Amino acid sequence: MESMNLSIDQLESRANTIRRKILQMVHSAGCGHPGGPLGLADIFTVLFMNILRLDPKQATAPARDRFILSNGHVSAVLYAAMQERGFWPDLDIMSFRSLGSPFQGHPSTRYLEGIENCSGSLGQGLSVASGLSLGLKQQGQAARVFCCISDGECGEGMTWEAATAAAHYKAPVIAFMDWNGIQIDGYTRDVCHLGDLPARFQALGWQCSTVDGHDIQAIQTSLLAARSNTSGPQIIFFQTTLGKGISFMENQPGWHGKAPNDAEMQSALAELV
Ligand SMILES: Cc1ncc(C[n+]2csc(CCOP(=O)(O)OP(=O)(O)O)c2C)c(N)n1
Repeated sequence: MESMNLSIDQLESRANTIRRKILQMVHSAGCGHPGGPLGLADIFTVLFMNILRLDPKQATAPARDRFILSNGHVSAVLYAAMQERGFWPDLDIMSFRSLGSPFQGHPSTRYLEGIENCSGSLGQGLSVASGLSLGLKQQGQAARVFCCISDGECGEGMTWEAATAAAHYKAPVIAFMDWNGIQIDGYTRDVCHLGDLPARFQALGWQCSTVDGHDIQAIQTSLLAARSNTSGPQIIFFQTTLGKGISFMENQPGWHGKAPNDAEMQSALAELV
């Protein structure tokens, strides 16, 4: 099981390709979530190309690293990054969100090999990932479990049940947060203030770090460091900008969940040269 080991330049170019695909998927569906996926594109590029040790041709091999997506509405970045890594070469991700497509708005294990969990109902992923990491540890497996959660999900009680138990049992899970300060109805500070999130995780016993979620080199360094640490639960707070790369979408809660119209699509793609 290997990763792709791309250079920083190659990763930057892949992230750009992934952003284009995200926009095209949401635009052709006429609905969906562009903001979160664009904000996560740099992280998912590094994670899927250079960190996760897996083989798309043996998607269920026991030795593979696992990736659990908790905030399932950002599915467009998951599908685009996984296809860039080599999953589903014969499937058309532009069928995104259409009836009968395997690329549903919220990912399901029923339709696509390589998807590790169903998501869409927020707050569940950290429990899945923490339990999975403990199970693999118990079996003596070297595979690692990564989990993406969002700040909006910290309004869900289940996130904190998972965080408490993972620390208590020293689950070797590697979580990271899409820390963009935005959720469905606005800025998190206005909708439901979450307090000092790193301090809250740290108080439970998690190892926390804060990293620029758009600095490809820094993302890679932080994920590699986390990968080599098995002592207990870790969380990287990636500071991200919702809609990153498209000036009129950046940090605008309105782009959490709506498709660009034709004119917006044209000017968005023009920004991703
Ligand atoms: C259990 C549950 N409650 C509510 C929702 C509706 N919902 C969908 S996305 C969202 C906001 C999530 O916040 P975040 O992931 O931080 O948003 P983003 O940064 O992607 O804009 C909510 C409340 C849901 N999917 N699941």
